[in-house]
Amino acid sequence: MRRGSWKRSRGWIRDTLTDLRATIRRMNPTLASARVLASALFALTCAACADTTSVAATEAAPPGMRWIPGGEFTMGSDAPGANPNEAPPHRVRVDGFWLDETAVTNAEFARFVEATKYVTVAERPVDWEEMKKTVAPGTPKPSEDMLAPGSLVFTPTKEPVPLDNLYGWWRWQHGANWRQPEGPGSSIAGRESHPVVQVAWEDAVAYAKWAGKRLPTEAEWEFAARGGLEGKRFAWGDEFRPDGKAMANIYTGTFPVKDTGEDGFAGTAPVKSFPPNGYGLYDMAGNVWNWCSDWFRSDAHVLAAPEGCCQNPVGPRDSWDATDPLAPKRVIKGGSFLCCASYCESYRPSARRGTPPDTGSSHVGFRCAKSGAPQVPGSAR
Ligand SMILES: [Ca+2]
Repeated sequence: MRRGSWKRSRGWIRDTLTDLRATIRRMNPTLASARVLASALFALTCAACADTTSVAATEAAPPGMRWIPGGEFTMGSDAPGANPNEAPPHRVRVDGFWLDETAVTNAEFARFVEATKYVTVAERPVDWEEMKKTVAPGTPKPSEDMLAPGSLVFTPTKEPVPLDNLYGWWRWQHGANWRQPEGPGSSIAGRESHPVVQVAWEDAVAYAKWAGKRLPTEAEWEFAARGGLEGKRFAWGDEFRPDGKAMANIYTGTFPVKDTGEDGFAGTAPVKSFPPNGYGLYDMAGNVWNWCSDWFRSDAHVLAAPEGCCQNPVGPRDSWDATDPLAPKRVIKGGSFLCCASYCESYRPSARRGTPPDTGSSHVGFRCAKSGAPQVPGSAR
Protein backbone atom coordinates (compact mmCIF):
# COMPACT_ATOMS: atom_id res chain seq x y z
CA MET A 1 0.00 0.00 0.00
CA ARG A 2 1.41 3.35 -0.99
CA ARG A 3 0.54 6.34 1.04
CA GLY A 4 1.58 9.94 0.47
CA SER A 5 3.30 11.92 3.17
CA TRP A 6 0.19 13.97 3.93
CA LYS A 7 -1.94 10.87 4.20
CA ARG A 8 0.73 9.21 6.28
CA SER A 9 0.71 12.16 8.62
CA ARG A 10 -3.07 12.18 8.79
CA GLY A 11 -3.15 8.45 9.41
CA TRP A 12 -0.58 8.80 12.15
CA ILE A 13 -2.59 11.54 13.79
CA ARG A 14 -5.68 9.39 13.64
CA ASP A 15 -3.83 6.41 15.08
CA THR A 16 -2.35 8.29 17.94
CA LEU A 17 -5.58 10.02 18.84
CA THR A 18 -7.33 6.69 18.68
CA ASP A 19 -5.06 5.15 21.22
CA LEU A 20 -5.02 8.19 23.43
CA ARG A 21 -8.78 8.31 23.39
CA ALA A 22 -8.89 4.70 24.47
CA THR A 23 -6.38 5.44 27.17
CA ILE A 24 -8.29 8.38 28.48
CA ARG A 25 -11.49 6.38 28.32
CA ARG A 26 -9.88 3.98 30.73
CA MET A 27 -8.83 6.81 33.00
CA ASN A 28 -12.07 8.70 32.67
CA PRO A 29 -15.13 6.55 31.98
CA THR A 30 -17.23 9.63 31.32
CA LEU A 31 -15.57 9.79 27.91
CA ALA A 32 -15.55 13.56 28.14
CA SER A 33 -11.85 13.85 27.41
CA ALA A 34 -12.12 11.32 24.64
CA ARG A 35 -14.72 13.48 22.99
CA VAL A 36 -12.41 16.46 23.05
CA LEU A 37 -9.83 14.38 21.27
CA ALA A 38 -12.42 13.13 18.83
CA SER A 39 -13.25 16.73 18.02
CA ALA A 40 -9.60 17.39 17.30
CA LEU A 41 -9.49 14.36 15.07
CA PHE A 42 -12.50 15.64 13.19
CA ALA A 43 -10.76 18.93 12.48
CA LEU A 44 -7.87 17.04 10.92
CA THR A 45 -9.88 15.02 8.48
CA CYS A 46 -11.58 16.16 5.31
CA ALA A 47 -15.15 15.91 4.15
CA ALA A 48 -16.34 12.57 2.88
CA CYS A 49 -15.58 11.82 -0.71
CA ALA A 50 -16.10 8.73 -2.75
CA ASP A 51 -13.11 6.77 -3.95
CA THR A 52 -14.08 6.27 -7.54
CA THR A 53 -11.90 3.31 -8.37
CA SER A 54 -13.33 2.10 -11.61
CA VAL A 55 -12.96 -0.62 -14.18
CA ALA A 56 -13.25 -0.53 -17.91
CA ALA A 57 -16.67 -1.35 -19.29
CA THR A 58 -15.30 -4.46 -20.92
CA GLU A 59 -13.65 -5.91 -17.83
CA ALA A 60 -14.68 -9.42 -16.93
CA ALA A 61 -16.76 -10.06 -13.84
CA PRO A 62 -14.46 -9.60 -10.84
CA PRO A 63 -14.19 -12.86 -8.87
CA GLY A 64 -16.52 -13.02 -5.91
CA MET A 65 -18.45 -9.91 -6.91
CA ARG A 66 -22.02 -9.43 -8.08
CA TRP A 67 -23.25 -6.88 -10.56
CA ILE A 68 -25.80 -4.58 -8.93
CA PRO A 69 -27.79 -3.10 -11.78
CA GLY A 70 -28.50 0.28 -10.20
CA GLY A 71 -31.70 2.24 -10.41
CA GLU A 72 -34.00 4.39 -8.33
CA PHE A 73 -35.26 3.35 -4.93
CA THR A 74 -36.64 4.62 -1.65
CA MET A 75 -33.76 5.01 0.81
CA GLY A 76 -34.54 5.09 4.52
CA SER A 77 -37.76 4.30 6.31
CA ASP A 78 -40.35 5.73 8.65
CA ALA A 79 -42.10 2.40 9.18
CA PRO A 80 -42.99 1.32 12.72
CA GLY A 81 -39.84 0.28 14.53
CA ALA A 82 -37.53 2.33 12.32
CA ASN A 83 -35.05 4.56 14.12
CA PRO A 84 -35.34 8.34 13.78
CA ASN A 85 -32.09 8.47 11.82
CA GLU A 86 -33.69 6.38 9.04
CA ALA A 87 -36.30 9.04 8.26
CA PRO A 88 -37.58 10.50 6.12
CA PRO A 89 -37.57 7.94 3.31
CA HIS A 90 -36.60 9.63 0.08
CA ARG A 91 -35.88 8.70 -3.51
CA VAL A 92 -32.31 8.05 -4.58
CA ARG A 93 -30.69 6.78 -7.77
CA VAL A 94 -27.49 4.81 -8.00
CA ASP A 95 -25.57 3.67 -11.05
CA GLY A 96 -24.79 0.02 -11.51
CA PHE A 97 -21.72 -1.25 -9.67
CA TRP A 98 -20.01 -4.39 -8.45
CA LEU A 99 -20.26 -5.50 -4.86
CA ASP A 100 -18.56 -8.36 -3.03
CA GLU A 101 -21.07 -11.15 -2.61
CA THR A 102 -19.81 -11.73 0.94
CA ALA A 103 -18.06 -9.80 3.64
CA VAL A 104 -14.27 -10.00 3.48
CA THR A 105 -13.26 -13.15 5.31
CA ASN A 106 -10.40 -13.81 7.70
CA ALA A 107 -8.68 -15.85 4.99
CA GLU A 108 -8.97 -13.01 2.49
CA PHE A 109 -7.76 -10.43 4.97
CA ALA A 110 -4.84 -12.69 5.88
CA ARG A 111 -3.76 -12.75 2.22
CA PHE A 112 -3.84 -8.95 2.18
CA VAL A 113 -1.73 -8.73 5.33
CA GLU A 114 0.69 -11.34 4.07
CA ALA A 115 1.15 -9.47 0.79
CA THR A 116 1.46 -5.99 2.23
CA LYS A 117 2.64 -6.52 5.81
CA TYR A 118 -0.16 -4.15 6.75
CA VAL A 119 -0.62 -3.53 10.45
CA THR A 120 -4.16 -2.74 11.52
CA VAL A 121 -5.10 0.12 13.77
CA ALA A 122 -5.77 -2.23 16.67
CA GLU A 123 -2.28 -3.74 16.40
CA ARG A 124 -0.25 -0.56 16.29
CA PRO A 125 1.87 0.55 19.20
CA VAL A 126 1.51 4.07 20.48
CA ASP A 127 4.46 6.42 20.02
CA TRP A 128 4.09 8.98 22.77
CA GLU A 129 6.74 11.29 21.30
CA GLU A 130 4.60 11.59 18.21
CA MET A 131 1.27 11.56 19.97
CA LYS A 132 2.03 14.39 22.33
CA LYS A 133 2.45 16.74 19.38
CA THR A 134 -1.26 16.38 18.71
CA VAL A 135 -2.66 16.87 22.19
CA ALA A 136 -2.90 19.83 24.52
CA PRO A 137 0.43 21.01 25.94
CA GLY A 138 1.01 19.58 29.36
CA THR A 139 -1.01 16.43 28.76
CA PRO A 140 0.67 13.83 30.95
CA LYS A 141 2.01 10.70 29.37
CA PRO A 142 -0.24 7.75 30.15
CA SER A 143 1.39 4.66 31.54
CA GLU A 144 2.86 2.16 29.10
CA ASP A 145 0.15 -0.29 30.08
CA MET A 146 -2.54 2.14 29.13
CA LEU A 147 -0.88 2.81 25.79
CA ALA A 148 -1.03 -0.85 24.78
CA PRO A 149 -2.95 -1.50 21.54
CA GLY A 150 -6.34 -3.14 21.72
CA SER A 151 -9.92 -3.08 20.54
CA LEU A 152 -13.54 -3.44 21.66
CA VAL A 153 -14.82 -6.89 22.55
CA PHE A 154 -18.41 -7.88 23.23
CA THR A 155 -18.76 -9.46 26.65
CA PRO A 156 -22.02 -11.09 27.79
CA THR A 157 -23.36 -9.91 31.10
CA LYS A 158 -24.11 -12.28 33.95
CA GLU A 159 -27.69 -11.10 34.22
CA PRO A 160 -30.11 -8.85 32.34
CA VAL A 161 -29.07 -5.21 32.35
CA PRO A 162 -30.64 -1.94 31.19
CA LEU A 163 -30.18 -1.69 27.45
CA ASP A 164 -29.43 2.03 27.39
CA ASN A 165 -25.73 1.71 28.27
CA LEU A 166 -23.71 -0.23 25.75
CA TYR A 167 -20.61 -0.04 27.95
CA GLY A 168 -22.32 -2.72 29.99
CA TRP A 169 -21.41 -5.30 27.38
CA TRP A 170 -18.47 -3.79 25.51
CA ARG A 171 -14.99 -3.75 27.00
CA TRP A 172 -11.68 -2.35 25.83
CA GLN A 173 -9.43 -5.39 25.52
CA HIS A 174 -5.68 -5.00 25.18
CA GLY A 175 -4.38 -7.35 22.51
CA ALA A 176 -7.70 -7.73 20.73
CA ASN A 177 -7.28 -7.48 16.96
CA TRP A 178 -8.30 -9.28 13.81
CA ARG A 179 -5.95 -12.20 14.53
CA GLN A 180 -7.32 -12.69 18.04
CA PRO A 181 -10.75 -11.07 17.98
CA GLU A 182 -11.55 -11.71 21.64
CA GLY A 183 -8.07 -10.82 22.87
CA PRO A 184 -5.02 -12.86 23.86
CA GLY A 185 -5.78 -16.56 23.86
CA SER A 186 -8.38 -16.32 21.11
CA SER A 187 -7.62 -16.90 17.44
CA ILE A 188 -9.20 -17.14 14.03
CA ALA A 189 -8.16 -20.77 13.60
CA GLY A 190 -11.19 -22.57 12.26
CA ARG A 191 -12.81 -19.26 11.42
CA GLU A 192 -11.07 -18.69 8.09
CA SER A 193 -14.40 -18.37 6.27
CA HIS A 194 -15.90 -16.06 8.89
CA PRO A 195 -15.97 -12.32 8.22
CA VAL A 196 -12.89 -10.51 9.46
CA VAL A 197 -13.66 -8.29 12.47
CA GLN A 198 -11.71 -5.86 14.64
CA VAL A 199 -10.96 -3.80 11.56
CA ALA A 200 -11.21 -0.03 11.65
CA TRP A 201 -12.53 1.99 8.72
CA GLU A 202 -8.97 2.85 7.77
CA ASP A 203 -8.10 -0.84 7.63
CA ALA A 204 -11.08 -1.54 5.39
CA VAL A 205 -10.08 1.28 3.04
CA ALA A 206 -6.52 -0.03 2.91
CA TYR A 207 -7.72 -3.52 2.00
CA ALA A 208 -10.06 -2.16 -0.65
CA LYS A 209 -7.31 -0.16 -2.32
CA TRP A 210 -5.02 -3.17 -2.31
CA ALA A 211 -7.78 -5.18 -3.96
CA GLY A 212 -8.41 -2.47 -6.57
CA LYS A 213 -11.78 -1.76 -5.06
CA ARG A 214 -13.40 0.77 -2.73
CA LEU A 215 -15.96 0.82 0.05
CA PRO A 216 -19.58 1.19 -1.09
CA THR A 217 -21.50 4.34 -0.37
CA GLU A 218 -24.38 4.00 2.04
CA ALA A 219 -26.83 4.48 -0.84
CA GLU A 220 -25.16 1.74 -2.87
CA TRP A 221 -25.11 -0.57 0.14
CA GLU A 222 -28.78 -0.05 0.93
CA PHE A 223 -29.81 -0.38 -2.71
CA ALA A 224 -27.90 -3.65 -2.92
CA ALA A 225 -29.25 -4.92 0.39
CA ARG A 226 -32.82 -4.52 -0.81
CA GLY A 227 -32.09 -7.08 -3.52
CA GLY A 228 -34.44 -5.53 -6.04
CA LEU A 229 -37.38 -5.38 -3.63
CA GLU A 230 -39.06 -2.03 -3.01
CA GLY A 231 -39.97 -0.85 0.46
CA LYS A 232 -39.67 -4.22 2.18
CA ARG A 233 -38.78 -4.42 5.84
CA PHE A 234 -36.07 -7.03 5.33
CA ALA A 235 -33.71 -7.92 2.50
CA TRP A 236 -35.97 -10.85 1.59
CA GLY A 237 -39.46 -9.43 2.25
CA ASP A 238 -41.66 -8.34 5.14
CA GLU A 239 -41.76 -11.57 7.13
CA PHE A 240 -38.75 -12.08 9.37
CA ARG A 241 -38.83 -15.87 9.34
CA PRO A 242 -40.67 -17.00 6.23
CA ASP A 243 -41.96 -20.54 6.79
CA GLY A 244 -39.99 -20.54 10.05
CA LYS A 245 -36.66 -20.36 8.23
CA ALA A 246 -33.85 -18.28 9.73
CA MET A 247 -32.67 -15.82 7.06
CA ALA A 248 -29.90 -14.05 8.94
CA ASN A 249 -27.42 -14.52 11.76
CA ILE A 250 -28.72 -12.40 14.64
CA TYR A 251 -28.80 -12.62 18.44
CA THR A 252 -31.30 -15.10 19.83
CA GLY A 253 -32.03 -15.28 23.53
CA THR A 254 -31.83 -12.63 26.21
CA PHE A 255 -29.54 -9.83 25.09
CA PRO A 256 -26.78 -9.40 26.23
CA VAL A 257 -26.79 -12.33 28.64
CA LYS A 258 -27.06 -15.47 26.57
CA ASP A 259 -27.00 -16.05 22.83
CA THR A 260 -28.83 -19.32 22.33
CA GLY A 261 -27.62 -19.75 18.76
CA GLU A 262 -31.12 -20.74 17.74
CA ASP A 263 -30.43 -19.62 14.17
CA GLY A 264 -27.45 -21.98 14.07
CA PHE A 265 -24.75 -19.63 15.29
CA ALA A 266 -23.77 -17.83 18.48
CA GLY A 267 -21.23 -15.30 17.31
CA THR A 268 -20.16 -14.85 13.72
CA ALA A 269 -21.08 -17.40 11.09
CA PRO A 270 -19.14 -18.50 8.01
CA VAL A 271 -20.14 -16.39 5.04
CA LYS A 272 -22.83 -17.95 2.85
CA SER A 273 -24.46 -19.69 5.81
CA PHE A 274 -27.81 -18.05 5.06
CA PRO A 275 -29.69 -17.56 1.77
CA PRO A 276 -28.54 -14.75 -0.55
CA ASN A 277 -30.80 -11.86 -1.41
CA GLY A 278 -32.20 -11.07 -4.83
CA TYR A 279 -28.84 -9.83 -6.10
CA GLY A 280 -26.99 -12.92 -4.92
CA LEU A 281 -25.46 -11.13 -1.92
CA TYR A 282 -24.93 -12.92 1.38
CA ASP A 283 -25.25 -11.53 4.89
CA MET A 284 -26.66 -8.16 3.90
CA ALA A 285 -28.55 -8.62 7.15
CA GLY A 286 -26.84 -9.72 10.34
CA ASN A 287 -23.54 -11.55 10.91
CA VAL A 288 -21.31 -8.43 10.88
CA TRP A 289 -21.90 -4.76 10.23
CA ASN A 290 -20.31 -3.44 7.03
CA TRP A 291 -18.33 -0.21 6.84
CA CYS A 292 -19.50 2.26 4.20
CA SER A 293 -17.59 5.21 2.77
CA ASP A 294 -20.00 7.92 4.00
CA TRP A 295 -19.61 10.13 6.99
CA PHE A 296 -22.44 9.45 9.42
CA ARG A 297 -24.93 12.13 10.33
CA SER A 298 -28.01 11.18 12.31
CA ASP A 299 -29.88 13.81 10.30
CA ALA A 300 -28.45 12.80 6.92
CA HIS A 301 -31.84 11.80 5.50
CA VAL A 302 -33.46 14.97 6.82
CA LEU A 303 -30.86 17.01 4.95
CA ALA A 304 -30.99 14.89 1.79
CA ALA A 305 -34.75 14.56 1.33
CA PRO A 306 -35.53 18.18 0.31
CA GLU A 307 -32.90 18.03 -2.43
CA GLY A 308 -35.04 15.72 -4.51
CA CYS A 309 -33.95 12.49 -6.08
CA CYS A 310 -30.15 12.36 -5.75
CA GLN A 311 -27.89 10.55 -8.21
CA ASN A 312 -25.09 8.55 -6.58
CA PRO A 313 -25.05 10.37 -3.25
CA VAL A 314 -21.80 10.07 -1.33
CA GLY A 315 -23.21 11.21 1.98
CA PRO A 316 -22.80 14.36 4.03
CA ARG A 317 -19.63 16.44 4.05
CA ASP A 318 -19.12 15.96 7.73
CA SER A 319 -20.23 13.86 10.65
CA TRP A 320 -22.70 14.63 13.38
CA ASP A 321 -24.43 12.32 15.80
CA ALA A 322 -27.19 13.81 17.89
CA THR A 323 -26.43 11.40 20.72
CA ASP A 324 -22.67 11.95 20.59
CA PRO A 325 -22.08 15.21 18.72
CA LEU A 326 -18.30 15.53 19.11
CA ALA A 327 -17.16 12.15 17.86
CA PRO A 328 -16.90 11.87 14.07
CA LYS A 329 -18.28 8.63 12.69
CA ARG A 330 -18.56 6.66 9.48
CA VAL A 331 -21.67 4.74 8.46
CA ILE A 332 -22.03 1.06 9.15
CA LYS A 333 -24.91 -0.97 7.71
CA GLY A 334 -26.51 -4.37 8.01
CA GLY A 335 -26.55 -5.14 11.69
CA SER A 336 -24.72 -8.06 13.22
CA PHE A 337 -24.94 -11.28 15.19
CA LEU A 338 -25.60 -9.06 18.19
CA CYS A 339 -28.80 -7.52 16.82
CA CYS A 340 -32.20 -8.61 17.99
CA ALA A 341 -35.68 -7.16 18.02
CA SER A 342 -35.51 -6.46 21.77
CA TYR A 343 -32.48 -4.22 21.39
CA CYS A 344 -31.84 -3.09 17.83
CA GLU A 345 -33.44 -4.50 14.74
CA SER A 346 -30.57 -3.25 12.65
CA TYR A 347 -30.63 -6.11 10.18
CA ARG A 348 -33.21 -4.09 8.21
CA PRO A 349 -31.81 -2.50 5.00
CA SER A 350 -32.73 1.01 6.12
CA ALA A 351 -31.07 0.69 9.53
CA ARG A 352 -27.90 2.70 9.95
CA ARG A 353 -25.42 3.51 12.64
CA GLY A 354 -22.33 5.64 13.03
CA THR A 355 -19.04 4.33 14.37
CA PRO A 356 -15.76 6.22 14.91
CA PRO A 357 -13.57 5.33 11.93
CA ASP A 358 -10.65 4.52 14.19
CA THR A 359 -12.58 1.95 16.15
CA GLY A 360 -12.81 -1.73 15.35
CA SER A 361 -14.92 -4.18 17.30
CA SER A 362 -15.88 -7.82 17.32
CA HIS A 363 -18.98 -7.33 15.21
CA VAL A 364 -17.92 -4.91 12.46
CA GLY A 365 -16.43 -6.02 9.15
CA PHE A 366 -16.75 -4.85 5.57
CA ARG A 367 -17.17 -5.74 1.94
CA CYS A 368 -15.89 -3.91 -1.12
CA ALA A 369 -17.46 -2.30 -4.16
CA LYS A 370 -16.12 -1.49 -7.59
CA SER A 371 -17.42 0.93 -10.18
CA GLY A 372 -17.81 -0.07 -13.78
CA ALA A 373 -20.03 -2.18 -15.95
CA PRO A 374 -20.51 -5.89 -16.52
CA GLN A 375 -18.77 -7.52 -19.46
CA VAL A 376 -22.14 -8.48 -20.83
CA PRO A 377 -25.13 -6.80 -19.23
CA GLY A 378 -26.80 -9.28 -16.94
CA SER A 379 -24.08 -11.88 -17.32
CA ALA A 380 -23.13 -11.75 -13.67
CA ARG A 381 -26.59 -12.42 -12.39
CA1 LIG B 1 -27.06 -16.12 15.79
